Amino acid sequence: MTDARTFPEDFLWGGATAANQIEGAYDEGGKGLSTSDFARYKPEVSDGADNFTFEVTGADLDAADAGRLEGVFPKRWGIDFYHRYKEDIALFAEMGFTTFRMSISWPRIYPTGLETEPNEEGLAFYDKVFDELLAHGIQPVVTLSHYEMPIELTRRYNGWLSRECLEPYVKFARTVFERYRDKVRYWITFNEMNMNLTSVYTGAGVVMDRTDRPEREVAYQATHHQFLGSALAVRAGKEILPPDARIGTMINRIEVYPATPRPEDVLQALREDQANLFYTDVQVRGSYPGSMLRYFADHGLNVEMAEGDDEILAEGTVDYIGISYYMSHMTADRPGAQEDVGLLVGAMKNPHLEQTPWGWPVDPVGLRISLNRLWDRYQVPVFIVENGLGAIDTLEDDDTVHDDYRIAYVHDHLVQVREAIADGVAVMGYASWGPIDLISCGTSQMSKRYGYIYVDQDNYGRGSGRRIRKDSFSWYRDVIASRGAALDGPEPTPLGR
Ligand code: BGP
Repeated sequence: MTDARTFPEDFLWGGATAANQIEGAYDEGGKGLSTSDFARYKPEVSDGADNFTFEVTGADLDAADAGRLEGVFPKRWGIDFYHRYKEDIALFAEMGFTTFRMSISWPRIYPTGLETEPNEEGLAFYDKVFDELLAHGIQPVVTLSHYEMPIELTRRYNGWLSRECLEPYVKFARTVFERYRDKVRYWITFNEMNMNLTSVYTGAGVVMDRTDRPEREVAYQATHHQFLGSALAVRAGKEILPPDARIGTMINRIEVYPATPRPEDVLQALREDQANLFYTDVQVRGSYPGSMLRYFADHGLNVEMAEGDDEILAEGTVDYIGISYYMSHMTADRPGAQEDVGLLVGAMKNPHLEQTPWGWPVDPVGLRISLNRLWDRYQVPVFIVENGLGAIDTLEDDDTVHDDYRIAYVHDHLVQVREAIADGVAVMGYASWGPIDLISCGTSQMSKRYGYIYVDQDNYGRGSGRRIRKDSFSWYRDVIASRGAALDGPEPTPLGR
């Protein structure tokens, strides 16, 4: 039984990561090079800036071939989860996690994507990780492709811009479904396809200096191919996985507000919202919404689709919606607003919201609105598979980290999740982003920390790698142990920086 203060008994509690941001060991265990292994850390733009430093060019790949590629590549070392996974999982268990979202590194299984047989050493690594999780009563949630793919598929086909990626992706999906069918119940086909609009290299392995097509068209073309890949993987999963397995989509959900009640502004907000919901429309309902087809036509975007694609999409719909939620966005009918559909941080500042040091508006109520909106529109369960606060933490001399601001952030969002459940939304669980400090996706830095667990490591990979419990560690443990009742304890300090 639940009362108003507690979450449902089967609510999944935990944290979320991605292979390329934690594993390291980029050239061990037979792993091939990944698109993420080329992501640079650029100190001059990272700290406090919302800058995607992840764009890689074909020229970079040529330089790498010639042994001339220079830079700092933190995703190659991650936080060494590859070697320290037991210790990390034990800490997750200590917090009471019942779920852990992670991804499988595609090039660990198929080093170039093109092999006919998988790399057994890679498969064996994930067996060990899943066994360790399950031994602690933690259900893995596994993303097939979280911002990485074998670099060979970029070199050869320019990533998802080509349909040629479909066959290697579906082969990869089939391999891991077959191997882990008895260990993994929850799957996600792709991480945040909608971020292709922000970084088409990160999301889809496309280098822009090897195509003449406009960037926006490239992003939607790659997305179309990923939709097909996702639908074909769902179809394979239905054939291979046990009936209680669940395969979901995952989008970066950004709630959009009109700046004023002027109908034109409201219409603009609606359009941007439709652009964000486009991904779930296709993957939950199984077809393209008219609003996007009109958007393509109005903007002269020629997204090529083949005969039979409609059927593939219609047959490969997902069981649940995973969302990352970090912020809302404010907009108005103004020049350039039509282009904002892919922005991570809105061009207009909402005066009612504070921002993180990276300029991300903090909006817990927006999460409740989003959960309601997704449920009202689709009536399929929603899983919050990312949410959290990236901040600069200070490790004190006595090995403590006082991260009240993080406690406040997660507290306020969880309160709104609880409200959404009371509103009638089917929320499967909450996996906060980066329960242990990890390499930032957008900026490849270590100093943008999300964790309840501090990792003693700097932006250049220097440090002992020691794991240290922050103040938020015991706070989150108490929230989980009380199924949310501890949220009503003493009010935490509001976001202080
Ligand atoms: C999401 C990604 C994650 C992640 C998170 C935080 O979009 O799915 O991989 O890292 O954002 O972003 P960042 O690391 O840039 O702070």
